[in-house]
Amino acid sequence: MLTKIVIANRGEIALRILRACKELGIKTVAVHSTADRDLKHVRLADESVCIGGPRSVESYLNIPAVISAAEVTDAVAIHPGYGFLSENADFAEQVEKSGFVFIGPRAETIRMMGDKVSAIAAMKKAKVPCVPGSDGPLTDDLERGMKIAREIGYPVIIKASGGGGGRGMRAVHSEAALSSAISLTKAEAAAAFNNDTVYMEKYLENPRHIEFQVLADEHGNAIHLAERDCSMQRRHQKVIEEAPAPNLSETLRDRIGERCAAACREIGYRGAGTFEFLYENGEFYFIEMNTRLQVEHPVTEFITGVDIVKEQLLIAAGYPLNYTQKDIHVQGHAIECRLNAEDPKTFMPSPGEVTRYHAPGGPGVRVDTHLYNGYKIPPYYDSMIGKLITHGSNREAAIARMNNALDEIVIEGIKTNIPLHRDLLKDAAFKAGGSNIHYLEKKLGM
Ligand code: MV4
Repeated sequence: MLTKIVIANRGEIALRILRACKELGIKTVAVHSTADRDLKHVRLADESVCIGGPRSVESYLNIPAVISAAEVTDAVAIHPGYGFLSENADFAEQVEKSGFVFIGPRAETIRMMGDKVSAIAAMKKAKVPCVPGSDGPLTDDLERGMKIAREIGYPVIIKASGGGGGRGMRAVHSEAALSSAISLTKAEAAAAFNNDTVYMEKYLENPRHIEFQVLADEHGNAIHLAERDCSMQRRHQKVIEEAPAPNLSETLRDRIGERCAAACREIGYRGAGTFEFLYENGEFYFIEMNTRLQVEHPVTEFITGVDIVKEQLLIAAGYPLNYTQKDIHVQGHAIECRLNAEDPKTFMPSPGEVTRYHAPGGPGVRVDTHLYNGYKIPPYYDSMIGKLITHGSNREAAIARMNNALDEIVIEGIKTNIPLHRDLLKDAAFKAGGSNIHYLEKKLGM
């Protein structure tokens, strides 16, 4: 087993990783910025190292500082969590070249998935259903681009190969608008990602966002842990996630999930991963793969009983998966509300001291947060301060438990989006389930 690891992250996910390490008898090193000395996991870790100033570039994104912390503490591996360096292929490469285990996929896999054109090519080859599109970069030949768009049919979307997560894309509704859309997206991509490669897809107008969780070990085993519906989002920030996706047949889940697991075997994937799909009119279309642990992993843990973070650690230590596909059964339904320190109406961040915190509880209630009474939320990082996750024997039961949890929870001293969640949980369309990616922004009048 791994003897000691560096947790290269902060907040709730650093605490989540620390808990998994303690269960497995792995010693922990918390690395933190000068603004994060009072984080809960820093207190609970076996050791801690201050790696730099408050701004992320000075600390959590500072590759030499993170690797040095592993060196001075005699750690053997680094868990990147989500965000920060988690999908940075150069970081993964430097971690391994320095003699440490990167708890995640191989650097080449991260690099391939970070380049959306190569990710889609790999998935198409592995028979994962993709969006009809250019099947490669758009060239300088505008006539060729126009021909592809005509074949696909308008509307189309131009996406930056180096983008993802909503950055660097532009929908095009007519041939007249195509040329300038390509030029603009290319120019933006060159500036934002230092890579002006763009590609084209059919633009799906009202899809749901459904993603499949996978786990793969170094011995050629790969399984899927069913799907999550993440359609309830605002400006590419997920607000509520749930598993399984409402009204998705078990047959279709098994078919797409098995394609994802088979693709992992084909490309030699290692660790936890997520296949992102758009789902429209009963069809799945792969768009991107995330090579990290995701914020919303707890809903999958609730419905499958698999501890995804423990599996990541075991895979990194070289163990085979503890499960085969036959062991995985979807049990009930789980919902996650992301808790943000922000104004529930304007969405402006609201850092500051949490003067009072009370956790909700009861059967099927999980709270993943680093909050405690008196904790001061620094202004330098993401506004997410935790997650409320509930599980029940069906969707209605999970919603009932979430309503209770939202009634019980107390967070004072800062503004939070809890009022938004209380409102959303009572929304008729949410209660019905299966809303598309535009629903929340329309409801909020954006
Ligand atoms: C799309 C799309 C429609 N058609 N691709 C946005 C984030 C990035 N991961 C991919 N995105 C989209 N790609 C095609 N061919 C619509 C979106 C999209 C979206 C996707 C998932 C979740 C929220 C979204 C919000 C706006 C647009």
